[in-house]
Amino acid sequence: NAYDFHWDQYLKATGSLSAPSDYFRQSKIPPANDFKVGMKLEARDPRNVTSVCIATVIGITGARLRLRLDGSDNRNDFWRLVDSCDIQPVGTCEKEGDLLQPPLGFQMNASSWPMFLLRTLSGSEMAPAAFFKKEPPKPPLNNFKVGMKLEAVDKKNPFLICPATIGGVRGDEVHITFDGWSGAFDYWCKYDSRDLFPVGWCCLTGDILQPLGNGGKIINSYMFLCFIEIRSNCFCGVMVNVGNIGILFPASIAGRTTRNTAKTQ
Ligand code: MLY
Repeated sequence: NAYDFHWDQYLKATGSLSAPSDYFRQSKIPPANDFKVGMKLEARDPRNVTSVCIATVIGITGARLRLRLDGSDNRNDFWRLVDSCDIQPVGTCEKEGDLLQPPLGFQMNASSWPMFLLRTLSGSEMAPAAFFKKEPPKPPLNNFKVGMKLEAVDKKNPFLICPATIGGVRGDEVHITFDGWSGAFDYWCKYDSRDLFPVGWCCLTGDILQPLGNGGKIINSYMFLCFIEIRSNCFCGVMVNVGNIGILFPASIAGRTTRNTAKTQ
């Protein structure tokens, strides 16, 4: 399909650079994901980071796990890399002399927690310690530059990893913008966030890289169909890149009449 997204074509068509992989807090070779749906582990409660809870693997996506805290509801699932320091084998807490906590919003009476825990763990499959990988170290400096391309988690839809661009750099923070989407999904985060990945990450891990937002589609390696919103009118055209210079042709000339607006929801 001519509209499939390919980084190499897209980088060429937009005349942009990808951020080098050593700028990221990710291992060069993505960690293997050996987990299976249903396995139990210990996870830091994302809504209450001082407590460690029991979680179940609900899904597998690339090098990430979709997790649900036992005793919690199904509306607060979260995603973690298999080399995240937020997850550990069942028994780690006890070994360190800590107690497993009920998740925030535990659905039962707090007094029933010890019994609940016992029932949850008995007969369940624990993820083996070897499945948990060591978190890579922080790169020493924030080297990101405005305009560099990457793959980033959409924090409003954290199951999605999308083509993104560095929109700003401020100290140890970077501004993440999503290609083809209006600013509604942008966010600032630390340069060493585990939600940022080098170009090609999804391809290596088998995670699904989202297509560009409505704003852009590749036609071929040199042409980049783009939609620009001028005030409330939507202008549709074809961007042809010659070196670093982009020339925008109106859709009528380009032979396309599609009207489009950037999605925001
Ligand atoms: N609910 C939205 C999802 C938007 C995702 C935007 N990300 C990829 C930046 C929709 O269905 O359009």
